[in-house]
Amino acid sequence: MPKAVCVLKGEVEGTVFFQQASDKDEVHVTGEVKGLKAGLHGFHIHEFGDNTNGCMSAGAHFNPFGKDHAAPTDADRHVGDLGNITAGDDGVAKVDITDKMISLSGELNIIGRTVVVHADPDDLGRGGHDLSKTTGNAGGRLACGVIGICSSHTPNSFSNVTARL
Ligand SMILES: [Cu+2]
Ligand SMILES: [Zn+2]
Repeated sequence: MPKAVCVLKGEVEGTVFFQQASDKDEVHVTGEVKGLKAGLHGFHIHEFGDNTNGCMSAGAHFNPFGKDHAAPTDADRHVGDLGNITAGDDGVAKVDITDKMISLSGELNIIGRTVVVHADPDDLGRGGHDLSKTTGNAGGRLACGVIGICSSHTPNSFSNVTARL
């Protein structure tokens, strides 16, 4: 299986890696995002790997089955619904997510799509807001990056993440 990486750029920065032992296995998402306001921030795979108009051209959440927005633990969800990441008082969110729906091959392949980090918490479809069932009302798109294949030898280290805000 390929290993994949996404370098997030925008108002905040980060790097996340994706690893999957086989196409039947869950995907492990690891990394960190810096420069965030403390608290929860929506973290999704959006449909398009198109950043020509910044994070907006990444489109909506990756949703090949036409489901409503929900939590990563829900059976009925957007494939791209990875929930929230949590930033500490230092503004750093450590990403450590294991997901059984996304894949690095086949029809649920996320390689070539975009990771988006949001300004606000994702309400996981339960907030009762007009946007809860489509976006989780997670607010603006703080940073994004296209997911690409990387070397299996690339270490999951973040020395390449600059402190620039
Ligand atoms: Cu999003
Ligand atoms: Zn969604």
